Amino acid sequence: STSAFIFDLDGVIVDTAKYHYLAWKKLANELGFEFTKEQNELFKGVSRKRCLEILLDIGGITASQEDFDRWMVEKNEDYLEYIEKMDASEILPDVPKVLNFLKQKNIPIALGSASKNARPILEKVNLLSYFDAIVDGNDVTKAKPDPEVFLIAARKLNVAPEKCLVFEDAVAGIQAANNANMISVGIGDALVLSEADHNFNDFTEMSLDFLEGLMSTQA
Ligand code: G16
Ligand code: MG
Repeated sequence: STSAFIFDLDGVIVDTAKYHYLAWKKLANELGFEFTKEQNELFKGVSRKRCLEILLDIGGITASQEDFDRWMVEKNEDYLEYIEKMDASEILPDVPKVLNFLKQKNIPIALGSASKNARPILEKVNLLSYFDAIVDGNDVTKAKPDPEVFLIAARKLNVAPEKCLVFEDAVAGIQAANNANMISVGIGDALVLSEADHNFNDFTEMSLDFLEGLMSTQA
């Protein structure tokens, strides 16, 4: 049975993808090319460094190491300006309902995110206190679909991977959860996240009975 829950951040708890998009778009425009919302889909769950590599590929730009490092900093500074203005109103629907339910049952909760800005974001939206462990882009060496981020989270919670469940909105994230031998729950388009064990468009469609069921099944 499931005894711990791991949440991805962007796309599951908050929609920071729109701020990542605006910051990447600004950089692309400065470098003289367009960056579309559709292209931004490729950036979900992907590390900042890998995103810049893809962006420069789209623009057909070869960068020196110096340029690359400067653009990484520039993008993040722009992104942080948006984060600065975030508050609890940006928490995605019914996320607090699920977190409160798990808390009240004393179930360990972890964050498993590719972002290096995960802590300040959780602080901004006032959810930091719900998490017993936070594993983010500062803690991992291998990006999703590698299971590292979720395995570290399980270890920090002291729960076996098979007893962990992961909420993810990115294909690479679902694959990472599956690679970690965890139960994967896709939040978003079920056609895109078809590799997940369970699918929901968002948390409003997931009943607390569903969670209760997972926690009480024999396995
Ligand atoms: C998030 C986003 C990605 C972003 C990555 C790194 O991952 O989905 O688009 O590139 O974090 O973010 P940062 O530049 O803040 O380190 P996740 O895993 O929370 O969905
Ligand atoms: Mg995500």
